[in-house]
Amino acid sequence: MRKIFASTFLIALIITFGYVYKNFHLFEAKYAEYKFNKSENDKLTRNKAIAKNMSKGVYQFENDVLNYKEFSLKKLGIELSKDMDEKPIGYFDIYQDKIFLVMFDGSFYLSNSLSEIKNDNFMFNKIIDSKEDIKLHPNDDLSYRNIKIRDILIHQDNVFIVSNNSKFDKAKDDYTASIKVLKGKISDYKRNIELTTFFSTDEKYHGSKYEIDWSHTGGRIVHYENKDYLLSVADFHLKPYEFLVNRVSSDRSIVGKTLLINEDEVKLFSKGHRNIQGLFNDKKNKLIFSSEHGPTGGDEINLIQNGKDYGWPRSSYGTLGYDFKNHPRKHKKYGFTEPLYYWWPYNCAPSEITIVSENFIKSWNESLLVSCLSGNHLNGTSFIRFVYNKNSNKLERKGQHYIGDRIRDFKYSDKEKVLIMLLEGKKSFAFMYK
Ligand SMILES: [Ca+2]
Repeated sequence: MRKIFASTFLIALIITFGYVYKNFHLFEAKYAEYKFNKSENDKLTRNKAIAKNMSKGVYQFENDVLNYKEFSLKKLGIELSKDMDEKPIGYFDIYQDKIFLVMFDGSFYLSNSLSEIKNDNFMFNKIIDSKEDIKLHPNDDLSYRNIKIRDILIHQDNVFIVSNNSKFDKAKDDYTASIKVLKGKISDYKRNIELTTFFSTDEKYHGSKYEIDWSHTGGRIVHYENKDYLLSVADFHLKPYEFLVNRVSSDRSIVGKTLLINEDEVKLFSKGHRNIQGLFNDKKNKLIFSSEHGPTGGDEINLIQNGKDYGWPRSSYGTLGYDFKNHPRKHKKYGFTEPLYYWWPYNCAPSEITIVSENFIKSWNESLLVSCLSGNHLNGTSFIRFVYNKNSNKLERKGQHYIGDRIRDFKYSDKEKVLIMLLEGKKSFAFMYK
C-alpha cells in the first residue's frame, strides 16, 4: 500500500515538475503581473518626479545631472498634418554636426549646429520638397501605409532613405508593400537633392491579400564596411502563418531578413527577423546590434551575424495573445540564434539603438542605449541602458530611464556629447547633455 502511494506520489511530482518546467514562462508572467501591481504606484510617482525635473530642464541620473531640453516641431516651423496620425513621425541623422530630418510626408529639413542648439538657438530650414516615391497619397488615411519613410542614413556625402514603397495597384484595387532605398548627394542640399534608386526589388505583397500590418514594413539601414550597407526588412506580418514561415525561411525572399547591399549586388546576411526597429553598427568592436518587435512579449535585442537565423516566426519568447499554434520559445534547441536579451511578458517596443561614450556620462562608457515607443506596463516611453560583455556574449540590463513619450528616433553625437531624441507624441526634439 505504502509502495503504491509512494510511486503515485512520485509520478504526480514528475508530472507537476514537467508541467511547471514547460510552462515556466506562464509562472514568470504571473509573477511579473504581481510585481507590476505592487510597484505601479511607486513607479508612477517616480516618473512624475522625473517629468517635473525635465520640465525644469534637468535630468537626474544616479551620480550625474544633465541638461534636458525639448523643442516642439511646430514652433520650429516644421509642417505637421491636420488630419493624420503621424506615425512614424520621421527619422533623423547627424550631418556636419547638424540634424538632418526627414519627416513623415517626405520633406527634408536641416537644422543649425548642435552647439547652437545647446545654447537654445534651434532652427530648421526646409531644404527639399518631397519626391514622388516618398510622398503621401491624399486619399489614403491609413498612416503606417501612407507614410513611406522608415529610416534615414547619412554616410560620407550621401543620404539614404528607406521607404516601404507602398503603392496603389489599380488592377487589383489593393495596395502593395515592398522596400526601396533611395540615395542622393547630401552636399547638393542648397540646390536640390536628386534621389535615385539605390536598392529595390520586384518582390511585393498585396495588403488585403496577405493581411499586411503596415507597421511591419520598411526597415533600417546602417553602413557596414567599405561600399556595403546593411538593410533590414520586416516580415510584413504576412498571413497565413505557413506562408510567413515559407517567406522568412526562404533565402530567395527579402521577408524577415537583413541584406548586405551596395551599388552592384545584394547578398543575404541574416534571417528570422520579425520587425527590426533599431540597427547599430559598432564599428570599433565590429558588432551589429538590432532591436526587434515581438508579438506580445518577445521584443528582442540581437547581435546580428552573417549567416545566422534568429528564429522568427518558428521560435519567439512572445506568445500570449498571439494565435500561433505550437510555438516554441527556445531558439538554440531548434537551430536558431538566441537573442541577447528579450522582454517577457511586457514589451518596451524598442525603436533605435545607439552607443554612448564616457563623454556623455563617465560611468556609461560603451553603454548600449535602446529607445522605446509606448511599450506596456510602464516598460515603454523610456530608454534602457545595457552593457555588452564580449567574452561572455551577454547583454546586461543596467537601468530604465523614463522620458514620458514615444521615442521614434534616437542618436548620440560624441563630438557634441549630446543625446538626441525625436518624440512622437509631443512632436518634439529632446536633447540631453552635460
Ligand atoms: Ca528571435
